[in-house]
Amino acid sequence: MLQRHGPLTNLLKRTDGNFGIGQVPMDAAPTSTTSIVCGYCSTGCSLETHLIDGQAVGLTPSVSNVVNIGMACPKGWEALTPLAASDRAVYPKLRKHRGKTAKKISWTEAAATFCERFKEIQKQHGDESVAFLSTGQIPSEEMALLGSFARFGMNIQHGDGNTRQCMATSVVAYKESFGFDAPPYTYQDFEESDLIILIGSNLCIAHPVMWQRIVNNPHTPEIIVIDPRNTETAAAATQHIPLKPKSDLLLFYALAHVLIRNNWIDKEFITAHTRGFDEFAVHVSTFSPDRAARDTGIAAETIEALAEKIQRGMRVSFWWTMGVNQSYQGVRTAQAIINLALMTGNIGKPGTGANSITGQCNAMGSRLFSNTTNLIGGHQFADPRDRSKVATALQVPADVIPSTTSLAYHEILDEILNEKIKGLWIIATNPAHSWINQKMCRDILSRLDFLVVQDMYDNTDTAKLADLTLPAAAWGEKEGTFINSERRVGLVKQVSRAPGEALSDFRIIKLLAKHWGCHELFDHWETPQDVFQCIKEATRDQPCDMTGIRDYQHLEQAGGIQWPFPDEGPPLRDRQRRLFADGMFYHEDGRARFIFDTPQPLPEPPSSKYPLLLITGRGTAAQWHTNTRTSKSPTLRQLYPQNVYVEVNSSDAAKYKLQPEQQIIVESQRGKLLATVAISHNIRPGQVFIPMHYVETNRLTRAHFDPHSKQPSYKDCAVRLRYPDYQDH
Ligand SMILES: Nc1nc2c(c(=O)[nH]1)N[C@H]1C(S)=C(S)[C@@H](COP(=O)(O)OP(=O)(O)OC[C@H]3O[C@@H](n4cnc5c(=O)[nH]c(N)nc54)[C@H](O)[C@@H]3O)O[C@H]1N2
Ligand SMILES: Nc1nc2c(c(=O)[nH]1)N[C@H]1C(S)=C(S)[C@@H](COP(=O)(O)OP(=O)(O)OC[C@H]3O[C@@H](n4cnc5c(=O)[nH]c(N)nc54)[C@H](O)[C@@H]3O)O[C@H]1N2
Ligand code: SF4
Ligand SMILES: [Mo]
Repeated sequence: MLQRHGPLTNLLKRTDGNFGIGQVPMDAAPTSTTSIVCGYCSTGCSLETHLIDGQAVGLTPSVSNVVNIGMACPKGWEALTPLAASDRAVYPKLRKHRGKTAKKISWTEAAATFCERFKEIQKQHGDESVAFLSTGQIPSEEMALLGSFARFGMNIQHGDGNTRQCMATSVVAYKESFGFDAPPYTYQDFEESDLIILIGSNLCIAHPVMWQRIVNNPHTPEIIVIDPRNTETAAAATQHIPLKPKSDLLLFYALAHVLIRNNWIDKEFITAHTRGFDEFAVHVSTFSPDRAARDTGIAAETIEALAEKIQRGMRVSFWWTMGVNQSYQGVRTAQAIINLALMTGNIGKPGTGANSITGQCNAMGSRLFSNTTNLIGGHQFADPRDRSKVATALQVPADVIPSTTSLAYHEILDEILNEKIKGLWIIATNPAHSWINQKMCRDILSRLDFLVVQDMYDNTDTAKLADLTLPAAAWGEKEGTFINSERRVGLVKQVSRAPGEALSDFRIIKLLAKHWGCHELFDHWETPQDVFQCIKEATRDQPCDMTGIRDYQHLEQAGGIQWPFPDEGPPLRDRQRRLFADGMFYHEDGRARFIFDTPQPLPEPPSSKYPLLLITGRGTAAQWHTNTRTSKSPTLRQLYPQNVYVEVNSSDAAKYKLQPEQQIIVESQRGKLLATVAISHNIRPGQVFIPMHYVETNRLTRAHFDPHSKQPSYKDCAVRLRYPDYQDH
């Protein structure tokens, strides 16, 4: 049986005199302390790093910070360890031929090779034949410099990032419903709600400190978890609703049906602040609880009772994460959640909201500043006024800003397949592990004429495929800002020296721009703070206006500042601010929209050949994504199983005659893996679960996407189990 570590509550709390898990030498006392925002998840915990001669030797969660109030999860406590790993990338390397060993080269050679090869490709096949894939895990300043160099300097047409795998659905849902991509909440809402509904969100392990904020709620809230699996969070909740995978849309339409039928809606709010309710009411009139019961597996009485709880709740908050976003109908599902909040007036007030929980430490920053789908500051490439405004703010000529937006991630990969894109630059993401349908992804990457990977390690699964690797300084080795899930801009600082010749992504991009011959565009961006001043100016008069943040010192003193914070607004009084208190949304008419659609069946339902449905997701609080960082900590390694495992329900185990710990092949139409069987009551019969942290997992997943957000649907494909045979060895 697998050991569950649960919410890990006892590991979270700081105890006095504890300087982190084994990081402070006993005979040395830190000479100074400085706080920085954690570089893993979007919670944005503040960590006090303790330094000797400018070098961090240990850390403790900040007690006074409003975000984490003295808590950190195991990754946070262990955040310094991956920096000191012996396999850090320490100099640039070039591979002359695929499959051959990469050789050390100088930075000058690396920058020259980067420019020569990409320019050559662009000369032969057009500017659009080179693309880039970036990340939600570097500071906003580095993202903005990267996006500006790529799109304004290199004339690259297409760039996207791992935020597509993660947040694209929320972005589109909010834009369409509210008029801007704006998660409305503040973490205090976790503490003020009396009914908390978590949808496709395993908070206890994915955002453990947010879960602790729920634990701090003094109103003994009802906590309802809507998830096919009985997760750590579901087990800790007051009610678990184990719906069939991808049937959320039906469940939410049925809830809306009951709320309308019983007149449990906030008519005043609907009339004053929304549009499209009548059409929505007609749409949901056919979604009776009886009809939904068939397709969701949730009894009609349970649906009626849930609607009644929403009606009774004084402060109801809805929270969702990847169980919603990573779906072929994710956008409409997210909007169905937004509709429930709007129709019951649960928005803009303490303890309420339709709240998307973000993934990576700076996914929110990438949504505003990556310069890929949106022009910097949440603007449109196509709008000439936006282009001229952003050009002025960034102090670059307006004519360098293109008028077209980029292709999405999977479309970029398709263009490689179509031989239109021949050069790719990958920064701080590891698609050879994390992208959906891995065999296809790796095949596509192998077809490139030139692949550059910029990472803090040069042995990642993607770096192994690269022609050129550029060694990057990591979180803690450079400065800049992150934006957390509640829109809080926070500071990261250099508290540790980068190893060998590794440079910050900022310095790498500056160097590349110099060799490219376009450095004069960015000469005024000498430091990350220079970029901050410009991108902040680009947010002026946008919903995300942050022009009131003077400088890094201001952020430091305030312990992070949430947007909006315009420079002509009132001084910062409230450290916990939510949006829409006045019921005004960002569409021109100030009204939020009810948006809905017809629910779609599973594209690849279990069949007689592949009878089980595979769900993937986070495995433990100690594993981060493709495990390049978390695997470097011996402490964290003790908190998760080292090899890939598959959770199987006991009835399926009996059916397939499986024993615990047995090795079994899990196979889909696209690939197979050998996993250890973990028999569990936490997964329903007919479903299996495999965490995403193991490199094998995405061999199985099926590349299908939400049509609006183009986010991969990672949590629904058909698989089968079989005993290994000679062909598997
Ligand atoms: N420890 C750790 N923490 C992390 C990360 C990490 O790698 N490790 N990654 C960070 C990032 S980038 C992200 S995006 C977040 C992700 O955070 P979460 O979204 O909370 O994590 P997941 O496990 O991917 O998915 C959540 C749940 O969705 C459920 N689910 C699957 N299908 C459905 C469905 O059809 N409907 C519903 N309602 N639920 C469904 C799954 O069973 C799973 O329990 O975590 C962040 N935090
Ligand atoms: N099957 C399945 N697959 C999934 C998911 C799922 O639920 N199921 N979830 C998806 C989600 S939500 C996400 S967000 C993605 C994440 O997928 P990835 O982005 O591919 O995962 P990471 O391991 O976070 O990759 C980050 C890379 O950046 C490097 N790095 C870290 N810091 C720095 C830095 O400062 N500079 C540079 N240059 N490099 C750095 C790390 O070493 C690592 O190689 O995975 C997705 N894949
Ligand atoms: S909860 Fe997230 S931000 Fe906080 S310490 Fe853990 S990984 Fe870092
Ligand atoms: Mo994510």
